[in-house]
Amino acid sequence: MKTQPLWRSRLAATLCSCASLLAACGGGGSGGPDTPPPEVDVSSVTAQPSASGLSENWHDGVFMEIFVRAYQDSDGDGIGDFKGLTSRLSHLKALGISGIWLMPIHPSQDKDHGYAVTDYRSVAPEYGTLQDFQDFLAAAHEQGIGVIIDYVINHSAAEHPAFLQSKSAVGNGFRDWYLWQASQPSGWSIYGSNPWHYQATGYYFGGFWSQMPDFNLRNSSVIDWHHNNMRQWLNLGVDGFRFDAVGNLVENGPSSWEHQAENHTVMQGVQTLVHTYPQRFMVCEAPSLPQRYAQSDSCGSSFAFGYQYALTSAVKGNTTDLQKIADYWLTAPSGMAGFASNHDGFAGDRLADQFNGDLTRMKLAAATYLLQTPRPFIYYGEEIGMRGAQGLTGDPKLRTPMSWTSNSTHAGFSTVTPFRALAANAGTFNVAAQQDDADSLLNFYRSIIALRNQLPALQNGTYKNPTTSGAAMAFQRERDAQSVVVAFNYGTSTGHLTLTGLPASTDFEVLWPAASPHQTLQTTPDGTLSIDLPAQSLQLLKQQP
Ligand SMILES: [Ca+2]
Ligand SMILES: [Ca+2]
Repeated sequence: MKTQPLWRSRLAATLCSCASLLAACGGGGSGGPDTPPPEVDVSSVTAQPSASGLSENWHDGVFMEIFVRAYQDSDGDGIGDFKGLTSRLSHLKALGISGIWLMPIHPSQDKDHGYAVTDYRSVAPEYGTLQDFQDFLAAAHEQGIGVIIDYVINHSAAEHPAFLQSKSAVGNGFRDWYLWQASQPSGWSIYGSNPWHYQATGYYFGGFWSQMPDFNLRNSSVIDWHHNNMRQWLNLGVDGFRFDAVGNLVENGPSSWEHQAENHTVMQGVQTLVHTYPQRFMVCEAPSLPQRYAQSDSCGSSFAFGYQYALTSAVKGNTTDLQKIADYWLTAPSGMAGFASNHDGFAGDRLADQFNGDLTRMKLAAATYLLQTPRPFIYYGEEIGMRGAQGLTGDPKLRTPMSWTSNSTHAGFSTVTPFRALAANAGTFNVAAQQDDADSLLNFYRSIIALRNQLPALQNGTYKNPTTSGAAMAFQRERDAQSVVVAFNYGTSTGHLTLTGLPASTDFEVLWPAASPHQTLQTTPDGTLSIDLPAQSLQLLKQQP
């Protein structure tokens, strides 16, 4: 597993290598010395909880992580937008998606990924209007799909009005919204850099980047303001949030800047707020200590960082990592969320690059995370086997326009040259090319998600009895009277598994691979089931009543 310092330094390096950010990397503008800093909207927002119309357990389904900028351009400026996103809901519905996570939709200083937020209460103008966003939200809800949005609680952009106020004078009313020292504190190193940055009125703390100053989250005014911002989005009908970098919220010193107890207090407060609204869901990013943040006294839900490295390694045949993924879900808190890749390079390349285009392994990896993990998040384009962008490296490589058509005109993403290079395999691996091909990766994702959606045991059932043998693994998922067995063989020769602890002399119907008539296997009188698996294959069985 990669270490945290490596991934964070890569993140910072990538941020400052973006052409669009070069000016900002130098310092960030705020007008001349005589220009008064802009006002900060600190108005309070009253909670107006209302039901969403979604099913109670919508967030036990499959999510899609979407970078709006890269999904679909509707107005010919080369940048994805809300109207484009709305026009592609039919693709997500056909795939069987229950929830969408949108990467930051707010105006940003970076004007790319969006994690340097300049206004928490409005939407990026290049994505459309607030009405366009609300139209998208309503259209998603009509399809039974929930929408959570990224919320960056740890830091703002250096160009955010609150920071412009804060840095303007030592006595400014927003001074204590951020972390200031008169002289540069010594002994600090975060991800290989000194997090204290010089500015004319003092040194401020920015753990990730000089242009992302950390909020002072010990200041109750800052917490109240974040809560008001969140209420605004929840009042609009947003179904919850994905919280960025929650391991970095509160610092206690040069060797106590990560995973401090105060982080959980902050997130428990947020969780209480979110759950005053019915059916809402939130999930946190804490890559180096994910399970702690899934506890109920913290975020309640957290991405299973670490699982995804072992997953791809296991699919390639590593038996040590196979044992890791078999055991992971025995002890992981129920709030964990599975995934195989995301928008950050430290989490791994796109799967098509990790498996060098090996379609069989891509299918095995997909079925594993979709059938083994709670609320799996697919990173957009994984369902069609998108590779990273041609000629790019780092995070931008992973954040390319979606490949919709074989059409040579920008893969159907836009009518003009997109903001970023297309995926290296856009010409052959796209939605149109796979739509009607029964053996395509896209139709495999659709079939596996449909199975998952049909079987409550696979959505939120107990994870039981993992068994491994060589490069093969099986596990049981159980809910109420429904028991499902899922078995994989990642090896290139025939595999065999003997499962114990099942109901005695009971029929299990083979649901995958589908066969007509259905094949049935029976357990022995002592509850043992023998499964033979062809090389690189999957079998899914359901207990018969
Ligand atoms: Ca556009
Ligand atoms: Ca912080």
